[in-house]
Amino acid sequence: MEKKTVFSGIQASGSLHLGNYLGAIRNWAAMQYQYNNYFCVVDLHTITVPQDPATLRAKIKEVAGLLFAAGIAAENSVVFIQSDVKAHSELAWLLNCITPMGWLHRMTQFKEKSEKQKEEVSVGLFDYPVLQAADILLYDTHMVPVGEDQKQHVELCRDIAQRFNYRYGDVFVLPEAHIPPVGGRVMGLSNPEKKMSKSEEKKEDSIFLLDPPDQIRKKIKKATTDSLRDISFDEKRPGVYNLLTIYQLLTDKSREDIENHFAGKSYKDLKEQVAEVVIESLKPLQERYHELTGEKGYLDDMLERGAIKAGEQAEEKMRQVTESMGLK
Ligand code: ATP
Ligand code: LTN
Repeated sequence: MEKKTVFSGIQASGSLHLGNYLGAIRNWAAMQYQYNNYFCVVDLHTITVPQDPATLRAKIKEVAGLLFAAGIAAENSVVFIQSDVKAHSELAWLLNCITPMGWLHRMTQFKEKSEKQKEEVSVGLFDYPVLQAADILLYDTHMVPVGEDQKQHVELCRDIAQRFNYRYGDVFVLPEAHIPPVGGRVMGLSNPEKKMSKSEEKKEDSIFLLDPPDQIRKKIKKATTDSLRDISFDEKRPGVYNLLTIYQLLTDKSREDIENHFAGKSYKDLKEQVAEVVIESLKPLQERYHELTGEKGYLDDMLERGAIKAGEQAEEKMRQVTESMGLK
């Protein structure tokens, strides 16, 4: 049987954090053997809000390096940078011309992100989900593994693909979002009512994948909890619930075992143990990252190979798209 195709993207808008790892990257690495995979550093999405050029350049490389460090392997997966494959911008334009504005007005992420920027908000930020649809549709993607926040964007992509197919014939595969049952929304440490996010200004809110052990201990020690005592999976107590969920995801223990383990213990114990589990889980990834970024030219070579492979598939799809629309 032919393997199905997986596509997912990640922004270079800051340092990767535990939410990106547990909600996305770790699952990409685990499922890569069953599928054909494309993983893309979406730098064109990143510039929909202002970025400093030198920082952006460095972050693009860092994100790509962390994907490989997390175990995504070139034998199974094509890893590349979005702006290296021009077809992404080109298809986004063509899809713009069939996407109703009303569909984009409904996107909750745009509403949230644009609130911060008020009248400075760019056309690109509004159009962001159409570029995302282009990313996905270029590769005949069946599955899009993402965190919960991206569900609406993948559904929009499906609607755009359906509309296109209805007008121009069966060109696009209809993709589906794949969201992990636990870990799809890791919350911030200081504000557990909001998801952990790269672009969050308060840096102690997130555990970054390259944080040294002491920093991880410090951040978790300061995490918001509550004034109660018992340690149980109670969604109404988001701080403790979030710490327990992180512990669950990294130890693979059942909720019942975890509650028994922490029975009679204090929040201090909980925080110390969560910190140690996080430190141990990130250790191999950090070591691998330093190893591969220490090897001169390694990352650039991998990304160049990725761009060539992705580009071939994308060009073939663009031929079908432009022909079906009457542009060729
Ligand atoms: P930004 O803050 O710039 O929007 P981000 O941290 O939300 O960035 P993205 O690059 O947008 O990160 O997301 C990469 C992947 O990580 C996506 O699949 C997204 O759904 C997932 N993800 C992001 N934040 C979390 C989180 N807190 N919990 C689980 N998954 C997450
Ligand atoms: N919008 C996504 C990043 C992203 C993406 C994609 C995810 C861009 N293109 C294609 C899946 C498929 C985000 O902010 N996490």
